Amino acid sequence: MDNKAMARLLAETADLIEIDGGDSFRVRSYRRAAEAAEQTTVNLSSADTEQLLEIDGIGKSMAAKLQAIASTGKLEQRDELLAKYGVGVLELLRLPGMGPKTVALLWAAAQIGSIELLAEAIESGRLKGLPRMGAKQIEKLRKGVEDHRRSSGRFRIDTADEEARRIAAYLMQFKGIAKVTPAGSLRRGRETVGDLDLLATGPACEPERTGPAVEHVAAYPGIYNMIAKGENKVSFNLEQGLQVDVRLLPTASYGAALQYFTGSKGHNVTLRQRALKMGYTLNEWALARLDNGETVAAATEEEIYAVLGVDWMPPEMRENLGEIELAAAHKLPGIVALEDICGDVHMHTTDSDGHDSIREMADAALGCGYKYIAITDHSKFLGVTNGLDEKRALEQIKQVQAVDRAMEGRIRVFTGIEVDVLADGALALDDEVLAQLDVVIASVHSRFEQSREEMTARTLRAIENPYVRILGHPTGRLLLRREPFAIDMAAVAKRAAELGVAMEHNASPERLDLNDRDLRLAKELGCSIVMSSDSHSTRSLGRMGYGARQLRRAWLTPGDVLNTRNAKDFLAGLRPRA
Ligand code: DGT
Ligand code: CA
Ligand code: CA
Ligand code: ZN
Repeated sequence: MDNKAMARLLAETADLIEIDGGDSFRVRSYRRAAEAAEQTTVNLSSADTEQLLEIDGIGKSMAAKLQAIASTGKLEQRDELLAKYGVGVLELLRLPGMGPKTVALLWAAAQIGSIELLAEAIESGRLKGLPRMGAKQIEKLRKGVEDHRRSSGRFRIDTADEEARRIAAYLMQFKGIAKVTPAGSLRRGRETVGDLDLLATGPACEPERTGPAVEHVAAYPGIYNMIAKGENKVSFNLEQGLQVDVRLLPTASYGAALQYFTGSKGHNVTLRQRALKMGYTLNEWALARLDNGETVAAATEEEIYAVLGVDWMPPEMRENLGEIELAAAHKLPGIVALEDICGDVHMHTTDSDGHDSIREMADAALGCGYKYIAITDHSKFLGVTNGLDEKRALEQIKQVQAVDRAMEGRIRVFTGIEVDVLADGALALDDEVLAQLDVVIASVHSRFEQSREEMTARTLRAIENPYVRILGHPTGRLLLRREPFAIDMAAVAKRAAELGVAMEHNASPERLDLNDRDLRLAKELGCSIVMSSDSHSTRSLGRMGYGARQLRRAWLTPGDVLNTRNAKDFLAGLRPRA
């Protein structure tokens, strides 16, 4: 067991003792030990008593407990309390705003010891009238349960993608595995994934001889717990809870499996209906004739789609939104690709909350192959540390221009700002300053709780400002952490289109804002889209690929996205400078 897992056991025990009404001194000593375990560089599972006692925050009794955990993987005190309250209390503790005190209260008042039971109690009205359960508190709990249900069990695309790469690299070390491809929602580029589907093929994946390959998969060092180990499928959980299904498939039916496990389910259902009408059956092994069972296509996706009379389509389009009909009519749009993107026009530097300088960002962007960037640091604002005021914004213009000159045309560096939209829709910087910048992005970073009417009016007022050229991360969401704020997106997109204000697709994998559906809506209403990385360091410039997947899911073409153009045409495509 690693230090982090040991720290978690200690922290959970502290919470459980507190729920149990235990001695606060004991609670504190577990908490302190948990923090120490989290922070120490000593390997706790192999350390001896002396080494453990040298760690700040670990005394004799905690050292003994750590050794017990190291040898048994368990902690007696924790197991006893879990037997009393049920494992559901641990889950309950993870709800936002929920601490041991509230859990103790819920338990004492109505034996509520899990999210399930809490949801039930809220719905049935049973919580009302319990001590300290006012309408406000109940509403807070209801929202916590809802948020949890929406996000529980899903993971961000970047997490899934990084894990998939790591596992694929490991699988490829095995001699008989020749190819590993992610399928499922990750291959379709969804912003979050429920579980990870990986398909492997090669000589070691042929039927009857998958044994050694299965053992290799099962020995993956990142496995937290094994769910199932079969003849051609291994399922397990990673430490953070993400489930992974690895399937070993014969080369001859790899295409059929890839098609099937890529989905989506809806796409597969429509495609299978089409196959049936044409006299075929389609499953994860093959496309075969209905009358005599003879396989007609199985090795590649392309063959399967071709026999069914439809053009092959990118996985991002396979959501059963009419793509099969379009492909059958040979009318699929040529959707945008990451390689089409020529510039990145939303990034921060050390002048506000970024980690690298203007020059460092420019050099790194050049390395990404971009033709231009814009430096768009935060404006001054209550909540933002180190945002630029008018004076510093004007000074930065000179610095950006100096870097632009120093790059000698290898890459253009535009001036810009990410100016805050105040609660009433006014902007945080004077017009005279905004007028001097190339790329003015207006973004909402506060008062997310405003009503739909207020937020819509606020955003509309912001884009009426003649210097605003891009509306930044238009819904303010943080994936799996903060819901989008309420806003009439159609009204905003319609007005933005009239004014020539572009809508941002913020490609940071924690935002991906606008999402695929809103991107489609914005396009329909005539808006231009600009995709940007919103980088706060040179390292995150490379994350634009996650955003490109969302543009593709919205079926956007290069013509819909302004920064597929060269520098001059990009600027010309923005709202004219007033
Ligand atoms: P997720 O994991 O919730 O992010 O979404 P997916 O799309 O990865 O779903 P998953 O992992 O349950 O299944 C992977 C693919 O397998 C899915 O996209 C389509 C295919 N599949 C799964 N179940 C069915 C089914 O009942 N019928 C059909 N036609 N295909 C299925
Ligand atoms: Ca999946
Ligand atoms: Ca799956
Ligand atoms: Zn922002």
